[in-house]
Amino acid sequence: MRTFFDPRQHDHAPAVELHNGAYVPHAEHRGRMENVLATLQQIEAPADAGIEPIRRVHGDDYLAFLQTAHQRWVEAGRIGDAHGYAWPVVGRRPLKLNRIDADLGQFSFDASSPIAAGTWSSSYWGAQSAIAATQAVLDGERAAFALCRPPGHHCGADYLGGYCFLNNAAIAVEAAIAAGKRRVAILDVDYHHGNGTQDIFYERGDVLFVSVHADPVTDYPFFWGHADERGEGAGEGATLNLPLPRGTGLEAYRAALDTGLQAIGDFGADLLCVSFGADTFAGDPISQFALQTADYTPIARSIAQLDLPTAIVMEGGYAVDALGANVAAFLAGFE
Ligand code: OKS
Ligand code: ZN
Repeated sequence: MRTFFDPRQHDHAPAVELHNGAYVPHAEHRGRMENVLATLQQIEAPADAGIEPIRRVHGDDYLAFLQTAHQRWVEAGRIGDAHGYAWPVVGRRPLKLNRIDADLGQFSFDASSPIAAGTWSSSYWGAQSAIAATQAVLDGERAAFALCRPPGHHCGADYLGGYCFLNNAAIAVEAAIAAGKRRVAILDVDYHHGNGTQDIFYERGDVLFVSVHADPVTDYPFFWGHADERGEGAGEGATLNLPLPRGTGLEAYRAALDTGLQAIGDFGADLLCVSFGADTFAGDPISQFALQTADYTPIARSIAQLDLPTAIVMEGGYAVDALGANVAAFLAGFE
């Protein structure tokens, strides 16, 4: 399968994240990609499609913030990575402030996503990998893979979070629509709910968002991903959340997946974007499903049976030593 990755995606190297009350080494590190790259052959660097495809998803104020936040942090006399510590409560009046600490709160929803010197470069090139994989599919590939890092599905049009800065799946979908696709489905099979992707398309009837994920009653991102979130306005019914309990293994997983695949088939999409996270793996250090490496091939085969042109973008997966094998097992289901 054609696979896209740019070495500049390694630039993002935040040192620590806040995890269960302590600062620990950041789970989303370049070693993840190195393990996958060692498993896959024939990696292509993406073309540079520029900022316009990114602007179809993200606001200019947010993009300017992302590009300058770490420099502003340094100019404020700080060391290390830029971390927010104060957030506007929902319903607070909108304010446009200039203090870096205020903007870090304004443009994020959690405390787990520090901005490092290389964060913009990696996010930009990760998005270009997603665009390139989409272009490959538009050019006739049956499926293509964007090895995105950092991941994307938690960030919205104007906020970052959950290790995500640019929403690669949403950028891929908008690129496909700009190229003439009329109805696009997104299937998010990361362990965590893709709240950013859901938000971006929540009122859209032309983009179906289907997600199989850990129940947000127990798991991050808590405030999205509940089964009663079904879209609004023109998007009513075009969001389908299929939360599952901790401990879920292949059998229960496939039942939920089949429900999601049925909805995608009924929707009549002309392109599919899969947000693939391997943090559903039994050995994942921050997640609680029980899938095995060999399970990813039949899961992917079921998705492939939709028979849609498919752009696959990488999301999470932190069992680093098994990540390449899990990705390879998933991609094998499309071959
Ligand atoms: C807190 C952990 C925050 C969860 C981040 C989830 C990242 C992920 N330190 N999303 O799909 O894999
Ligand atoms: Zn995840």
